[in-house]
Amino acid sequence: KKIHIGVIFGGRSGEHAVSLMSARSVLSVMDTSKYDITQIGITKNGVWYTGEDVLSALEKEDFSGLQKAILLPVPGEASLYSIRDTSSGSVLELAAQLDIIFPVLHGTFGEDGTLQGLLELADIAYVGAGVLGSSVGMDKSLFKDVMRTHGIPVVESITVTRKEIETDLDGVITRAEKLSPYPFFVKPANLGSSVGITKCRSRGDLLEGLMDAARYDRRILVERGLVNPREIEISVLGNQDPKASVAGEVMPEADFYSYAAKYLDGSSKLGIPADLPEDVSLAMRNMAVEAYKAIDCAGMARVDFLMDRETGEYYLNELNTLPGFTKISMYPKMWDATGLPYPQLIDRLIDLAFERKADRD
Ligand code: ADP
Ligand code: MG
Ligand code: MG
Ligand code: K
Repeated sequence: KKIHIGVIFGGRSGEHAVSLMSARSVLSVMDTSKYDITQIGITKNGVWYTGEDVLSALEKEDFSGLQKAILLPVPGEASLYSIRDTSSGSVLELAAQLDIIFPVLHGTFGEDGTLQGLLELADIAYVGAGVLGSSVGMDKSLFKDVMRTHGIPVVESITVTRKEIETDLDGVITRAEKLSPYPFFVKPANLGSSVGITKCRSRGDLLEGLMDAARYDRRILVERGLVNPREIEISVLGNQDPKASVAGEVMPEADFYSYAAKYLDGSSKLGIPADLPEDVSLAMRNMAVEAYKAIDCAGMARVDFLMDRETGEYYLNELNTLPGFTKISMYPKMWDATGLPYPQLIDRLIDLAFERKADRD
């Protein structure tokens, strides 16, 4: 019997477009002799659709002819209903009983534990981390606190609120300037793809950066900025006994690894495996697994480090529970270089999702 998998993509986050690219790749390699695939697309406004080729519809932003969908969290029999006639408000047609969900979503309402909570209620297997791992991985402030507790090096940072920025900007700046000399990095606590992040070289930059980040989130981090750091990434895969891939390196042409450098310029060079002494890369791989376990991650994560070029000191920067997943994305490329090709990686993630559900039951 084939496994019926619902692939969810799009979503209400700043990373909607990135999700569509990831979903395009995932759908193109999933083995249809093993899987029955139902596409579930979420628009930027949060409307769920299902149908034959929802992905193309979302790419074109043309939703005519699609059926609205709802996922009903009925324990033991998660069902995807498509709503044919929304005007009468009553006609529901059963579309599918799903065995498993693959959330190919990045950022808020997809990667942050909210969708995972819905799927827990539905009692359905799903790819990736659970509620806790997802939410701690998403929140840069909480995440750093957990790392500090585990003795994992992270850069010095403070977390301030939007309210403090609005009412006591001078106080916030004074607190930040006690951390370290400039530059600082200002970041919304819960975002990805570098959206809302500013590198601040002066008090004026910091002021602007804080105001900008406050547009995206209620909580904002100010971090000591490393000057022109190396960016080393490691893919982790597994549940109880997670394994780390070889280390990879991203070499952005831009001033830092901004949204444009990630998705628009195509200018960043990749080095897989990263040019590192054996003992250093081994220590980083172990640290990546330790961080993964510390936040109760499952399925997969890409763990990213920043390394001081001069001293060789490195810091764990962040952990992404649903990393970019196109064929040219770092997460699958690093597994490929470790001996696990992209199609098998997807099979493995699906196995891990069932395994995790069985462990919980
Ligand atoms: P996101 O989740 O949006 O990717 P990151 O914390 O990874 O957020 O920051 C995005 C990029 O900003 C990093 O890849 C790096 O280029 C740069 N950056 C972030 N924090 C620092 C820092 N403390 N020092 C130097 N560069 C940083
Ligand atoms: Mg991130
Ligand atoms: Mg990042
Ligand atoms: K993250």
